[in-house]
Amino acid sequence: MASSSSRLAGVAPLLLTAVLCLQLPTVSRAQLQVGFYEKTCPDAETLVRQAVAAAFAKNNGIAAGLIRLHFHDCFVRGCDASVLLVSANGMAERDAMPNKPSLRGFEVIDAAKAAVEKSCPLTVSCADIIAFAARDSINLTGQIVYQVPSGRRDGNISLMKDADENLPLPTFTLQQLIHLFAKKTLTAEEMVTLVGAHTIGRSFCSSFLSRIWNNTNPIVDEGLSSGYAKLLRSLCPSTPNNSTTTVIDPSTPTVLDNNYYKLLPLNLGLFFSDNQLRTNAALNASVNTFADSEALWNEKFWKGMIKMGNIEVLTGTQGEIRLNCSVVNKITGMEMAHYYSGSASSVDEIVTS
Ligand code: HEM
Ligand SMILES: *[C@@H]1O[C@H](CO)[C@@H](O)[C@H](O)[C@H]1NC(C)=O
Ligand SMILES: *[C@@H]1O[C@H](CO)[C@@H](O)[C@H](O)[C@H]1NC(C)=O
Ligand SMILES: *[C@@H]1O[C@H](CO)[C@@H](O)[C@H](O)[C@H]1NC(C)=O
Ligand SMILES: *[C@@H]1O[C@H](CO)[C@@H](O)[C@H](O)[C@H]1NC(C)=O
Ligand SMILES: *[C@@H]1O[C@H](CO)[C@@H](O)[C@H](O)[C@H]1NC(C)=O
Ligand SMILES: *[C@@H]1O[C@H](CO)[C@@H](O)[C@H](O)[C@H]1NC(C)=O
Ligand SMILES: CC(=O)N[C@H]1CO[C@H](CO)[C@@H](O)[C@@H]1O
Repeated sequence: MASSSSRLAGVAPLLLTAVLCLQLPTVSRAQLQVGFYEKTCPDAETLVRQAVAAAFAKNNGIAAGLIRLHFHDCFVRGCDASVLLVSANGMAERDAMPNKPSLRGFEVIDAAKAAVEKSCPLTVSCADIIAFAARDSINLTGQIVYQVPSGRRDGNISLMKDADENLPLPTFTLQQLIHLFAKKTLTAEEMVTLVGAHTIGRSFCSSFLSRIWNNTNPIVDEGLSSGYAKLLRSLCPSTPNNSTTTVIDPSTPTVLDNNYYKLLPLNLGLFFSDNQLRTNAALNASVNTFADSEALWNEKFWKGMIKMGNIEVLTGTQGEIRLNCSVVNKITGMEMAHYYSGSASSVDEIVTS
């Protein structure tokens, strides 16, 4: 009796350890956290903010670009900076039609990454830099200040077809839009909140061309004022100059305010998809509520951005910290040591492909 119980006493901790180990994969799934780099790279967020502010001073449109970059990153394989990867054959996410040529801000991320690498090598992910840059862009164009949970890791796969399958098109119906956001855990109301980002930025003619010339959308589109349509047709002939763009919110194109929601009921939403939000009574009510209260929209918007920033993230030991945001790491342990010792003068010197 005594011997068997003492044997058990010795086995129990082992069993406990084994059980705990079995549970580890679920228990230890890391969460993003505010101030993730506080100890490992205390200046990370400041350095990113400086890079964004410098780019913004030269071209304030870059803020809209960076917010959209985060959105397009998160919706395709999660917020893992896959949108930044380049491929030799031009078949990466950034080459997909919703991204090319309209997506912008890549060079701002590269500048921020260069500054951060100088300060703390191989510590801060490209995915987090995008999230910080989007937050800073929101701060630069609006009245919103919020803290971004971080600790994302970078992915190593970027496929054009994933972008085509997961990014919304301006010709989508409400049902298509709701379905796409739901796949990313976002509710229809959160979608209405987030699309308010269309209060800043620009669009190429191609994104609303069929709307102004053909009106061939699956649902009869009554949401475009005839005056605005006429103006857009003069800007964008049916065979437009591919480099022509127009602002999305003509009232305050560079200010992150709630004017987007005021324009929709006036039939001044630029995209067919924007006007679709009004075709459902509950969502239409949200549009009207946001038009009435900027403070309410502000709060829901930053909370929505944080939720979007959590989509399918890689954390802990998943993925990697990319050295160059445009390419996956191809470096060995020896080369890594070389990098840390400071004897490699550039990233190119050690990243071989
Ligand atoms: C509801 C689904 C959405 C659709 C169909 C959509 C579609 C578009 C399109 C077609 C453009 C213009 C692209 C071009 O230049 O041709 C655009 C621009 C933009 N979108 Fe969206 N979008 C959606 C949701 C969002 C969300 C959720 C955000 C951010 C949280 C966002 C932020 C932006 C910004 C900031 C721009 C301006 C980009 C710039 O100036 O570079 N959009 N969107
Ligand atoms: C208008 O619709 C027709 C038929 O669907 C299409 O062939 C044409 O390219 C469209 N034109 C524009 C400017 O979208
Ligand atoms: C298209 O627009 C750009 C910039 O507005 C201009 O430089 C270019 O000459 C135009 N091209 C044509 C074919 O009109
Ligand atoms: C615009 O782009 C399309 C497709 O890439 C091309 O066929 C067309 O010639 C371009 N138009 C102009 C005016 O550059
Ligand atoms: C949407 O709201 C507007 C008020 O801005 C109202 O006139 C319209 O009837 C509403 N549409 C729907 C579908 O609820
Ligand atoms: C991509 O990442 C996964 C997991 O992080 C890893 O197992 C795989 O080897 C990587 N593939 C490439 C091509 O780097
Ligand atoms: C990062 O990779 C891209 C694509 O290979 C290259 O053009 C760029 O020069 C690299 N950047 C750095 C800082 O090495
Ligand atoms: C975190 C951050 O960038 N906060 C800034 C946002 O913008 C205001 C001014 O509008 C600054 O005071 C904050 O420091």
